[in-house]
Amino acid sequence: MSRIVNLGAAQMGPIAPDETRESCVKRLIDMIKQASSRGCQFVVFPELALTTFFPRYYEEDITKMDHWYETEMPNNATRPLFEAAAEAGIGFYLGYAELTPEGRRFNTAILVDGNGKINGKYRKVHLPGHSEYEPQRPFQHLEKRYFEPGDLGFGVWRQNESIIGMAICNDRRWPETYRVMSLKGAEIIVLGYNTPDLNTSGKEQNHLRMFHNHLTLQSNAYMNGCWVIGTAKAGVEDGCMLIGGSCIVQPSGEIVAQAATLEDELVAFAADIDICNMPKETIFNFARHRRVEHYTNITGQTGAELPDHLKL
Ligand code: CDT
Repeated sequence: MSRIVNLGAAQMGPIAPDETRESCVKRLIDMIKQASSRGCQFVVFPELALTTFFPRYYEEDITKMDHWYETEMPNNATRPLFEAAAEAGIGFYLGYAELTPEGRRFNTAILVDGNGKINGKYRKVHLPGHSEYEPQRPFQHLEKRYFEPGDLGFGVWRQNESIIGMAICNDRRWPETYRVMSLKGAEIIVLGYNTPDLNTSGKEQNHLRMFHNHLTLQSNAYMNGCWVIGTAKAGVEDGCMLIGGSCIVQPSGEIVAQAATLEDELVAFAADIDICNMPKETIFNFARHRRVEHYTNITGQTGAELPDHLKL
C-alpha cells in the first residue's frame, strides 16, 4: 500500500525587527503559491514565523514586549495566509508568540487544515535559554523570560490522511518529545526552529550546530518510524546568525529533501506515509518490545541522580 502526501518545508530567511506582520505574511503566501505549483498538500513554516526572534532582546517590563505576540489567530494580518492556503487546499504549521486573554505567554504552533480551519495547537514545552539578562552573552536567549512552558502536552491530530504531531525548536533535542507522540500514533512530526550559530559572518561556521540539528531529526525519525520535518528561520537576523538546513526526513532516518540557501526557500517531497508501517511493525514495534518497567526514571525524575548504591 502507499499513501502519498506531498510535504513541504517552507524555510524563511531573516525577519528584520521592524518588518511588519503583513510583510511576513506576504512572504509566507509567496511560498504557499510555490507549494501549490509543486503540488504540496501540507507545508511547515518556522518557529516564530511572524516576527524576528525577539527573545534575543532584554526588556525589564515584559508587557513592553506585547507587540511581538498575537492575541488571536487568525487575525487581520494573518487572515490572508489562511485564505490563500485554503484556496490552494494546503494545510500548514505556523509558529508564533501567543498572548492569551488571561495574559499568559506561550511559544505556540498551530496546525491548520486544507480548509483554513485550525485543527490543533501546541505550546512549546522545552524552553531553552534563561530568564534574566546575561551580560557575557553576545545575544540574549530569553525564552524563559517571555514564555511559560507549554501546558497542552504533545498532541497529535488527524490531517492529510495521516496522524501529525507538532513540536517547536528545542523540543527536537529531547527524545521524549518524539516518543510521546509516537506512542499516540504520530506518523509525521513537524517543527520549526530558530537556532543561533555563534558568529555574524553570514556563513554557518560551527558545523556541530548543523550536525546536531540533523542528528536529532534523523535519529528520532528512525527510532520512532515516522516522517520528520524541520523548518528553519535562517540567515543573519539583526546581527545574529541562524542556521538553515530545513529538511524532510523519512522513517529510515535519511534526509530526502534539504534547503540549500539561508533564504525563503521551499523544499518538497512526495512522502509515502505507509512506509512508517514497516518499522512500526518490526524493529520498533512498541507493543511487542518496549519494557516500561525499566523506564520509570524517565517520568519520575528530571535531573540525573546516582542510584543509592553508588552514593558516597
Ligand atoms: N529557539 C530555540 O529553541 N533555539 C534553541 C537554541 C538554544 S541556544 C540557547 C535550539 O535548541 O535550537
